[in-house]
Amino acid sequence: MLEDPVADKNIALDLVRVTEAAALSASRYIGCGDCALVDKSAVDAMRVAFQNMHIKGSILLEKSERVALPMLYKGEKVGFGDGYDFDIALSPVDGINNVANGEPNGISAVAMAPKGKMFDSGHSLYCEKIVVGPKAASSIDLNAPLEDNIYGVAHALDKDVTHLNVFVLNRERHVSLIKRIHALGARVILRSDGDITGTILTLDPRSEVDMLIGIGGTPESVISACLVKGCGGELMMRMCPQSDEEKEAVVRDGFNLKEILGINDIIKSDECFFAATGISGGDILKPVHFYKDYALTSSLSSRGRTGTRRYIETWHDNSKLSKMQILSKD
Ligand code: VTB
Repeated sequence: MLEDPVADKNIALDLVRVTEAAALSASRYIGCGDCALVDKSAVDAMRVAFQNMHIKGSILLEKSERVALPMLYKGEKVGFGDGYDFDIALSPVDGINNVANGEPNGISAVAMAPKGKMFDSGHSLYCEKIVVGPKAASSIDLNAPLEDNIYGVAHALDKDVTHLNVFVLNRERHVSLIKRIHALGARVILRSDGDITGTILTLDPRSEVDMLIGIGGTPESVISACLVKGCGGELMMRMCPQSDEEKEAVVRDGFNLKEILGINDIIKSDECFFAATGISGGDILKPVHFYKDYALTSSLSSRGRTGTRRYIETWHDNSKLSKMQILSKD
């Protein structure tokens, strides 16, 4: 019998059902061109799937606040209502434009930590971030020049800097960052969306990605942090408002814009869980694939305490899913 009862039950395996449901539902709208429709189908499916989890869940962060799409609301209670108290951060569809435009790298992701142990980033929408895996965990510093971070990570990974692959979102605000990375000789893995996918890639030794840098969504950082916490890597973030309105809101929340948060500030317990399922698929998580009688999903489930990551392929019986209204478009 383990000391902490939360550890007795592998909630990570329950949590993956939530992202599977969202992915199955949203995948029917791949390429529909309508972000709201994609998001709504994922949100609705998640809400229902959470009811089967024996937790007292409370939504802490939702990325859709930034993009004004359907969402699970901050403070909304999810779960069956028994079991442990968890704070939840989620991105029903990370890479919503990708899914709506029929492009790869749209996933559904959820993270959980015991109540009070997950950083509440309030009204912060954007932050600067760096993510690395375990070998380079002590080689990064958000206060240090980019050059030091790039050389530091290359050294920690025992790689020539010209072999280092850095994941960056393809944004106007990153033009100079991309030039500087190239000037050092490193390579840029440019993606249109999907910071969470960038973190999954950074932490998976099978992927070419060695680190992630740039300005991206704050909720996505907190969600990603639950994965990093278990893997032993590092994620550093500093709020970086992209409008006066966001800056005022963040200052009103009482945050110090200069403060750097590391993985142990963002997630303060090992009892954290992360799950993600591919929707339109991508570099590691495959798209939802519909066969005549079955749908196939590709997911990642991780647990902070043990650091175990499971890549899970699940075959879903279409007729049963339809009965449960997960695949009905009505
Ligand atoms: C990132 C990325 C998301 O938003 O956080 C990004 O992970 C940041 O916002 O997939 P902008 O798109 O406004 O730059 C997404 O691309 C979409 O939510």
